[in-house]
Amino acid sequence: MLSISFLSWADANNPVAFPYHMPMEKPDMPLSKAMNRAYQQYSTPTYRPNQLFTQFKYTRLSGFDYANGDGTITRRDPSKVIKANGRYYVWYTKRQTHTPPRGAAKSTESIPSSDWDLSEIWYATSEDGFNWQEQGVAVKRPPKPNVGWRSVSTPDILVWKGKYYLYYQGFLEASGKHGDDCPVTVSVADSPNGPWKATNKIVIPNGAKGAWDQSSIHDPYPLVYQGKIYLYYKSDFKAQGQIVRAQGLAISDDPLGGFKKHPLNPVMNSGHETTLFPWKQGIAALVIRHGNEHNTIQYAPDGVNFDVVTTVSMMPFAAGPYIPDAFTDTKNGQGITWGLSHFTWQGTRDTRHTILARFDCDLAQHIDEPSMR
Ligand code: AAL
Repeated sequence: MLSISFLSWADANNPVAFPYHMPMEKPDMPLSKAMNRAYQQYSTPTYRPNQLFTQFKYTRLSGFDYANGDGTITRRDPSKVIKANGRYYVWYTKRQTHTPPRGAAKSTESIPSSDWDLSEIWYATSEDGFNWQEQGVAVKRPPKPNVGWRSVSTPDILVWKGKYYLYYQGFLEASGKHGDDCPVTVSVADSPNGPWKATNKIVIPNGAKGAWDQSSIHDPYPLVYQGKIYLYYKSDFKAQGQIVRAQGLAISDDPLGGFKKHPLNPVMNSGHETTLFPWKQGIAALVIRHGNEHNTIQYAPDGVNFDVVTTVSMMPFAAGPYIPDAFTDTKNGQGITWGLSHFTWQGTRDTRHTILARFDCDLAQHIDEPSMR
């Protein structure tokens, strides 16, 4: 905790100067709109650094092989990191193909259209979050015509009543043929080491024709909140010819079905890959990459109605944080300090691939003065 200092600018010539000290009660004087907001929106009634502000640091991971970056191996879209059996686990999209992606028109049964086409879901474990051991495949592509026969990608993990559930995108055609269209399916296991049993069922279907999420359900992201599974996801629609990415919510108390899309969907008007975590009584979200409210951290005290809380930079793409209370149904979410994210190497057509990296941040309640780093 910082000691309270009284560095006031007030003096005889300027008796009503803004009193600069911290933490600080709202002064009884006219305030600019910005300073009113500083109290009302971020820190009523005492001005203090916003706990949902952070910078992000990145570290290269050891333990993954990239075929010298020739574009034939990709690892991307990591799940949340969980701790089980005394070590950390992460699941991710892995593509290992004999050529890099060539676009939808040139794709074949063995040539990928996109970086996440013809992929499987793999997993890795770590003692310290920096050095990882790739353990192998968790979910393979099922035989045609099952959901995901063309590609399974972009997984996320749920631990619910002692079982493990992997939610992921199940492509029924090469990504890029008609956009990036796919629904979400789920596999279940008794242990994070598997074996994973595919349900081969669509668990979050695309929306009805004309709905905002009619084409795709991407980046499924389950948390346990208010005794239920709150699964956030990304979709997109076109407005005036522009793609608008937004995020929706589907709620269930059965991990294998019965997800009801929230009537207020979409619940966020921006963002790309979904990254959220329990925060105090509600849910906080990293709003990454796209939209009017990109590069913000948002908070919804009810998990549904989000407000922008801070603006940040260099956000982790496709972040999968380590969230100790992701599934505990906490009423006082503690926040996050690290996780995995990805960096896409655009390179040339023949070297396009993506790598996993670690990010560190201080979006945790136990870090007292987060903006003073
Ligand atoms: C990602 C995610 C989804 C998309 C593609 C692969 O970052 O948003 O997974 O389908 O890009």
